Amino acid sequence: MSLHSSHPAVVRRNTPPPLIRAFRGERPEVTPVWFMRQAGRSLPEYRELRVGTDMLDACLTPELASEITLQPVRRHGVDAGIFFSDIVIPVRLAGVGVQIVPGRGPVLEHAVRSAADVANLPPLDPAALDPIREAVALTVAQLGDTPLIGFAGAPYTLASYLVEGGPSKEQLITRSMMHSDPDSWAALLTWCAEITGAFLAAQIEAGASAGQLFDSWAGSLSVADYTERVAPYSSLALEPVRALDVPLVHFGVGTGPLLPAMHAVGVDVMGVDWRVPLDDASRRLGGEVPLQGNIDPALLTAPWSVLEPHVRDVLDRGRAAPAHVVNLGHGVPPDTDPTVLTRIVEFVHSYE
Ligand code: 1CP
Repeated sequence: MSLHSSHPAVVRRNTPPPLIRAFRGERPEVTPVWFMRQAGRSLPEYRELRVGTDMLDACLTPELASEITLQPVRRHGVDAGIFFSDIVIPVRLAGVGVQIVPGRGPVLEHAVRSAADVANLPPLDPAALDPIREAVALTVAQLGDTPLIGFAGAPYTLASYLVEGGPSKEQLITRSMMHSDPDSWAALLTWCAEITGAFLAAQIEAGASAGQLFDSWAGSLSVADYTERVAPYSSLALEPVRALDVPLVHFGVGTGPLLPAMHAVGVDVMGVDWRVPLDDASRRLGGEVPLQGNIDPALLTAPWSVLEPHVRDVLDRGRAAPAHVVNLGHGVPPDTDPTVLTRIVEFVHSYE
């Protein structure tokens, strides 16, 4: 029996929590809300806890990762926790040299660009995921009825860090490799799909109630490249979690033209960035897909008199979809005043 089915909160409830109901296409009495990157640098309690601990080490210390996951749930009263980790954790756990450089993001010891580089990528030992399983189990035990969302990076976004060697604006070297060396591309994306799928499955098996696949940088791709050279590997990454029967969300930035293709990899919910209004996004998806989004993160620093009508507009347009979970159109910017996030949660929960 999996830890999931033995989790007391799951066994006790008759109806699933509002987030899960919305992910399944229902409209609970109150619209659920959480924020991508809700854990992390916008919270003073996070900055305090992280002093002296490297980012990836924090992710791999179960008590710390669990506490950081719980901080925004306690503070904001959001409808879900998102597991505190990073998309490059499975890369590190496979034994590939990667660090999070403060203010920059994931940086690889060696960029992966040739057939030999790809052939040298080590397999991920399932036992290496134990700290992840332990952190999730600890977190779920403390969350009670609030669901935990597990996540992983999609193979393309993950591969972009490996090939570029770090963050990049338009993933030029990555997209060049996709066309110039299709065999290495296929091998690299297969490796990424296997490690990231195992990372996501470990979180769900340990008790996470939903999963989100982040293909953050897929917006740099044409629809043809996405469909032919990326989507099959995103499907492959989701293979180990399909049997686990939890709702799956797919999200990327600047992915308006890709929404139907990203839905077609086999997910239940589409995350939408701030560029596409939710009623438009719903039309593009045939009016049948629950949506998550899409408050513009730029407006978090605007006066409430500007932000409030925007949140209202997001909620109203979200009614075009069968179900709606409020979120931002991308992550919480680090300089966000956290009291603004709490105010949004209160507003969304009281909106009729
Ligand atoms: O020192 C710090 O605080 C480092 C900042 C940081 C944090 C808080 C990084 C480095 N990662 C994280 C945690 C994280 N990463 C979470 C959990 C927190 C939460 O959501 O509450 C999640 C879901 C991620 C996922 C992630 N990492 C994505 C996909 C989501 C997205 O925002 O698009 C991506 C692209 C990454 C790579 C990454 N890791 C860190 C940074 C700064 C970046 C982006 C770098 C870039 O712009 O390319």
